[in-house]
Amino acid sequence: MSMGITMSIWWWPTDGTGRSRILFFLNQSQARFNVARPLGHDHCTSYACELADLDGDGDLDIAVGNDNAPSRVFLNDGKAGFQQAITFGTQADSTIDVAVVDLNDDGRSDLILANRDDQPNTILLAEAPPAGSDPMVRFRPPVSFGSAHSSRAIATADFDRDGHVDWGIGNIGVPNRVFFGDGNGGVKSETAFGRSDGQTFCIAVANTDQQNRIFVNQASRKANQ
Ligand SMILES: [Ca+2]
Ligand SMILES: [Ca+2]
Ligand SMILES: [Ca+2]
Ligand SMILES: [Ca+2]
Repeated sequence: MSMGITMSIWWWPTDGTGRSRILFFLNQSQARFNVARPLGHDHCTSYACELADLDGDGDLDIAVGNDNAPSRVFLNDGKAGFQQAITFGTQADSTIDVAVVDLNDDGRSDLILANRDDQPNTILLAEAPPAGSDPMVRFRPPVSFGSAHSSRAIATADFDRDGHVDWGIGNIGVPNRVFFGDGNGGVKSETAFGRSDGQTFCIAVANTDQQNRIFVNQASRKANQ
């Protein structure tokens, strides 16, 4: 029986402290997800994961955003094995969401991190590792963008149709913002949207009428930031 590569991700509490391990479930055909494997050896609070081919070898890798722990990229060995990982960020980072997208049009997937606890959000641009390196992916040091607020969510699209990726950020206690990318990994301009006291926990983008529309899940009550 062939094993599919479709995966789902589950955060499984293990030690009663609220920390957890990430399990992923392999689709063994006919949508039966009855084989679980742990992803890495971390026991930490993971809030986000994104699947993309980060090292350009044709299989899906996984970027995981962690709170109060370094975040990681797990590289697929082509058989849904993720033993090799690279670390980005620091132990003090409060990363809540991760977007994987090519911000500087060089064909390498870059990372956008939404951080809470009034930490600035950051961009990590991928760069070419030295010839023969293993793994074949690495990132430049993080660069902050926007103001330091508690952020919760990221959604990407080319909102102004200039051919470069833009991204929306959902914030807690301040308006949300859209950042328009300059195609070089930086910000060309930005604009605010939503309530000044909003509590946005989720953002999605959909092309509903030939326009990329932003949908937000914006709570009105005070919430844990
Ligand atoms: Ca890959
Ligand atoms: Ca691989
Ligand atoms: Ca790139
Ligand atoms: Ca754009």
